[in-house]
Amino acid sequence: MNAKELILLDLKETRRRFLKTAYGIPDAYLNWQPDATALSIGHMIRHVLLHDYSWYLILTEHRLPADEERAPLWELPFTSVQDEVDRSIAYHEQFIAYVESLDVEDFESKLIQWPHRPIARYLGDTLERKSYHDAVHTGQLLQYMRMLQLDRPDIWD
Ligand code: NI
Repeated sequence: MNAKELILLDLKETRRRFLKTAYGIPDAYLNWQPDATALSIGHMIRHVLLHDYSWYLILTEHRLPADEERAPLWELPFTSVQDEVDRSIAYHEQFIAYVESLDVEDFESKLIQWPHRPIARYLGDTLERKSYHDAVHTGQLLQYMRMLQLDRPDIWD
C-alpha cells in the first residue's frame, strides 16, 4: 500500500466513523451545545462535512470559500443529520476524487500554504492533518453524546 492508498483509506475510514457517530444523534439535539461558546452538535457536523469543500479549495485554488459560497451552505438552519450529509456529499466525492488524482510523488515535495494561518506543510502531511481534524471532532461529538447520556455507537468496529 503506497502513501496515497494509505491516506485514502484513512480519509474514508475517518469519514465512515464520523458518519456512524453523527447518525447516532437524534435530530432534536442539533442545536444543543455544552456551553454558550462551544460549537453546537449541528455546527460540528456541518463543520466536518464541509471541511472537504474548504480543503478542496485550499488545495486547488489556495483559498477559503468566499462569503457568497459560504452563505448557501454554512448559514442554513439545522434540520436533520441526513440533510447535512445530503447537502455535502458532492463535496466529499469531489475531494476524494481530487486525492485519487494526485501524484504520490508530490506528497513530500509540494508545499501547501494555509490561507487563514501562517502554516505551510507538505501535501501528504496536509492530507493527514485533514483526516486527524475530522477524527478529533468525531471524538468531541462522542463526548457530547456522553454528556447527553445518548447511546454511543461503537466506532472501534
Ligand atoms: Ni475544526
